[in-house]
Amino acid sequence: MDPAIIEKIIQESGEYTSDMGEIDGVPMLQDTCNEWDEIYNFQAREDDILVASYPKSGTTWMQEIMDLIVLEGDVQKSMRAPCFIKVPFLELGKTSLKYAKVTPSPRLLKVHLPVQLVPPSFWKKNTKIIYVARNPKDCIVSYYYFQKMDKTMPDPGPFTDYFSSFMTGNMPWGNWFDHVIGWWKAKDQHQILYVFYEDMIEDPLREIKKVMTFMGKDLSEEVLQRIKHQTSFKIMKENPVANYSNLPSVFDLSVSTFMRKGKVGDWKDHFLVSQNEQFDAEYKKRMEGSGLQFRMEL
Ligand code: PPS
Repeated sequence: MDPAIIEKIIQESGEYTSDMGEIDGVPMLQDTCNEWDEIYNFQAREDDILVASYPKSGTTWMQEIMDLIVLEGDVQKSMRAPCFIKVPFLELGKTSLKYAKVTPSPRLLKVHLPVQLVPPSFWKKNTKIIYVARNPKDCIVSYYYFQKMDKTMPDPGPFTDYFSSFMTGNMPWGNWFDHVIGWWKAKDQHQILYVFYEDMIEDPLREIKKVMTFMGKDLSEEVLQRIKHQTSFKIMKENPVANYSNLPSVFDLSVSTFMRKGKVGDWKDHFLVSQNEQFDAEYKKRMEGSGLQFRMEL
């Protein structure tokens, strides 16, 4: 892995502004909007595997699992570069996009895009996609702390205001309900494995096996156990490749760590009773008839 590219992506990430823009009615970071033509025209390959998610749903966890599956559990090789280099994030910026283009196959790639904004070449090439979804209450809390510590994102303000923005979808990458339902519907037409964060917490080995089968691999029980261990919260929190400690220009880890709590139900320490009631009513309305269900606690 070329250290100059790693350095360039790190440096460029620190140059982002926290301005917001919009793409087809979806709020996005202005830096993403500026590169949009190039992002949308990204050329996928048949043997790419894309991880997609609404922010703060367990993407990095899945990235590490996918990388270790490709590497057949070789932990040493998995330490070759930070997660945002091993799995280029298409909306991250010019260098990341450029780097994604020249990454040799088989590539692992990441987006947070709602399904309707995915570059069409992914559908044309019938690329395999793993979508990770997390219950919205924990998503809000995780996103709130993330926006507080990410210097390139708008300041989230007080949690009460942030809660209201989440409900209306006035957030980078848009409305959570539209995102999870859009991808849920798309899974019936495309090669999409829909994975829930709560299932990963409940039984990581079971979910890692699902991902392995979807990726067309067959690994031994011993290798799978190693992958489970290496991608546990405790190990990833200390792992510089996964914990984003190498991006000080972007993340102020003194405000909050990237690997913050890693659990289901943290929202209970943040939601007021009235917010919870408001949320449950909106959830019921929005999710009705979708066939999609989230577990807010285990
Ligand atoms: S991002 O910035 O959108 O890509 O963030 P993302 O990786 O999707 O989500 C970050 C949250 O996932 C938690 N996480 C994990 N939980 C359990 N086990 C493992 N191994 C793990 N890895 C990441 C991370 O802690 C963030 O959740 P919170 O609730 O903030 O702790």
